[in-house]
Amino acid sequence: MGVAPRGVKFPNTGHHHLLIYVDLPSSDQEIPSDRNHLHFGAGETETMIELPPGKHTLQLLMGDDMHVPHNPPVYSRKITIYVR
Ligand SMILES: [Cu+2]
Repeated sequence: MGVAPRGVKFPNTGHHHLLIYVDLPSSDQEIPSDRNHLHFGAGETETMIELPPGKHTLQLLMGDDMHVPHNPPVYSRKITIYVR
């Protein structure tokens, strides 16, 4: 799987979406864009985020040029972090 910016249609590419404290969204429609669904539409592969203290879950989900998950969806394991 390659990384391409949003709007760029190229086989087997997409851009990252970081899901914070939510489950995977429906795989047949556009990934929501809000505080719990961050889009990295410029093709970023790293970031810094600030989270309040406490327990959080993080998961990556690839989306295509239209922000829709691939078929089948490409996603990471969900991890749990504790912010102090
Ligand atoms: Cu997106």
